[in-house]
Amino acid sequence: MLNPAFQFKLQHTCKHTKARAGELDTPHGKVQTPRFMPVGTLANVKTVTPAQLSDCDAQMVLANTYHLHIQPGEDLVAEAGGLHKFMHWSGPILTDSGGFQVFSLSQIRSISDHGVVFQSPRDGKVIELTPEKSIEIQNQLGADVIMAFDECAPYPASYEAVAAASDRTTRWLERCLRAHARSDQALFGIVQGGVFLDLRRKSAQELVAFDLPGYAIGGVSVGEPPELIAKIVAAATPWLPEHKPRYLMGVGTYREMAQSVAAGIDLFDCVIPTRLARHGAALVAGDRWNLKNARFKRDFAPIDEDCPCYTCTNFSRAYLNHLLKSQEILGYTLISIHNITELIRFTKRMRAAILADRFVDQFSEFLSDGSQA
Ligand code: PRF
Ligand code: ZN
Repeated sequence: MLNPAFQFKLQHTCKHTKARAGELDTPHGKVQTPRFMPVGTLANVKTVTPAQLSDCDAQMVLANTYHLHIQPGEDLVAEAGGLHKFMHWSGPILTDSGGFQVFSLSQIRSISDHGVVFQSPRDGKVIELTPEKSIEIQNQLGADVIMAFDECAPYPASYEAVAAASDRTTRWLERCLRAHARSDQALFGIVQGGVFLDLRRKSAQELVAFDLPGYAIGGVSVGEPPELIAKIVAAATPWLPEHKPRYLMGVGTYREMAQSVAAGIDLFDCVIPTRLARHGAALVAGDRWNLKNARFKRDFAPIDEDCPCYTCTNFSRAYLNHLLKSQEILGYTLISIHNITELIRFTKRMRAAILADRFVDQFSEFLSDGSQA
């Protein structure tokens, strides 16, 4: 079933933590891990062109089943020749299944073992997503990695509610696999179980029995205290196979990424870099600067002198301050380019440190509790 073009090679493992450097081969190219993946929900990373994304050294990008089903629809994307061609991104793409987005963005009408019925926020139309439908849509979109349709319980939720959602996620995985009709797409399972480690263990063990090409940890960063993220990830990763890629969904802060890499996570995604940019905030050395602030009005230095991105090599904080004050779209583009580059560089630095046996030395400030990161 699995295409030989899809492979994960472990290149080096840290001697002091579970951090690893690897390489994921997909039909559209390689992803060197650990790696941050920018989010392109509606078949575009907001305000950034594919050429600019390549310049940021993005390798794999995300898109969303939920949003693309609502607009423009998977039939149209298929008619265009698939997602890669439609959005002019020739590198690897991952689509999320819609499981999480239905629960976080929609007015839910009903949820049962069959699937989820919800109202489209676009026009109020009633839509049903089932495991079969999610996979059928993702088969039509044509990403390299597709995700199982899951139920992510909210936080906080009772033990019983989280157990029910994660058991349903396992039952849905079986249906996803039966519906999956393209051998050139790798289907990843999603571990649920909330903050309950015994449920995490059960979920992971049930998923691993399906011998999937990769596994994600879902249901974290949904409102729980940040210190719980590291605890859940550290508990759940040892239950996943060592030689398969591991993806932590929706996490993209420095500290959480470093601690998760130390626990053996390979891939991350998050809307943070582009969302912050649209609020005028730049990521700088673990901090967030609001470039609209008057203190930048006559500041002719780049955002970060050490950053190799297009924005930092050509534009000043003063210029960005001016663009933001005038609400010019270029301001959001330039800050997005910097923020995406910054998070990708952070994961590339972790990868280089792992390969050089320097991970713990170089990232200790993020790995210890109570740091400034
Ligand atoms: N499931 C899916 N996508 C997700 C999540 C999840 O639990 C999360 C939670 N952090 C982000 N994106 N399918
Ligand atoms: Zn920069």
